[in-house]
Amino acid sequence: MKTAPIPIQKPFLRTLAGETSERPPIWLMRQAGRYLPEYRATRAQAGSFLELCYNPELAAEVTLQPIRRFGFDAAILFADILLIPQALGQDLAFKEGEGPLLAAIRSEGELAKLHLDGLHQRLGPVYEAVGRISEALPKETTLIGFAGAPWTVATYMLEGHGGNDQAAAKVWAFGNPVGLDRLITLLVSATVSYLDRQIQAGAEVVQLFDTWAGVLPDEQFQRYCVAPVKAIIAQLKALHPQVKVIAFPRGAGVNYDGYAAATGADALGLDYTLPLGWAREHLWGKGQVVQGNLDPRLLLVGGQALADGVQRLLRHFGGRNYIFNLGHGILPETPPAHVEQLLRLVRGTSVSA
Ligand code: 1CP
Repeated sequence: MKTAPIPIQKPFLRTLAGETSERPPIWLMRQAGRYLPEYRATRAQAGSFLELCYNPELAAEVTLQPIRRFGFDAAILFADILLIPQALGQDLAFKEGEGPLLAAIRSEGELAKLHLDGLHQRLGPVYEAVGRISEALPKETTLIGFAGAPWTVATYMLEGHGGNDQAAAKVWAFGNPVGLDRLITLLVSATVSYLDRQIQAGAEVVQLFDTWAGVLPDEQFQRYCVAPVKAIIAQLKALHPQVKVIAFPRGAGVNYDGYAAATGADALGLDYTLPLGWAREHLWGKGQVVQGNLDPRLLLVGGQALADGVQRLLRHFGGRNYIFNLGHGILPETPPAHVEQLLRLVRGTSVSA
């Protein structure tokens, strides 16, 4: 006798599976963070940003804070994309108010010192946090695990910090492509292992953040963004066929077209520069699940401008295959009241195609 498939209860997973819904599920990139007073308090209790990342109890607490306050449809693990370089042996620090600082890799000799051996020992607390979050979440809320895409993580490893076009990594891409391939290959292995463990611990969906996908010319975009993400997704799906993968190739522009087919991603995070008409025609209109792309500064401004921005999105992507989100992370100065306004706007409006 055939058993009927178990119906999916979680709205976020239902949308990823292509089901229609009255309203899109919603979560926000960086929904745990400095705009929330309770986050600032827990961070102070932990001592520093990195101590917070490696404290399973407190990392779980800050992941859950925006769920308790706003009831988002998905929680995203609290961690950082730069924990992988640190677990591979690279020195990492977060200076107050300045963002990350890594001991930049300047030569192939330095590259050769990185190794996978201590990965799980170092990242164990992250997997423990995933387990705790998974147990504590409301039954209708989905847990998203994540990692940086190899190209983006490599840009920080080679540059040492954030910037405008991650010049050092581009110099490797043009001047020593084989050396960069070596680093990317190491990052693919580390990322598959890391996400495999997150999934084993309870992550139901994973997102790959390729924040710096938009700085590469086409040939290098294919080699350093598309190919490694494809390799990661293929390996993860071999281990966990049920897990959905969201890819966020920020700034990819027209290269969003064909990206999901080329990489195997189930859904695409759209950055806020991508024109909605274009995205509707080339992506959503062809059955692609998309996520995004409200400008975080619109959320900061709030009021009528925010209401208009939300309506535009709901008009373009109605009824199915759409996850409401920002087009990049929430800004620390954002008033929490504007997030409440956003939730009323998204949830109070029924959408149809
Ligand atoms: O408390 C603080 O002051 C630190 C601010 C902060 C936070 C809250 C950083 C430093 N990282 C995080 C958490 C974080 N980072 C999450 C947690 C989950 C959530 O979204 O709520 C996630 C998914 C990330 C991912 C991340 N870290 C990315 C990819 C997404 C993006 O924003 O483009 C990147 C590029 C980083 C590196 C990083 N970590 C922190 C900062 C300020 C940066 C950006 C550095 C730069 O380029 O200038």
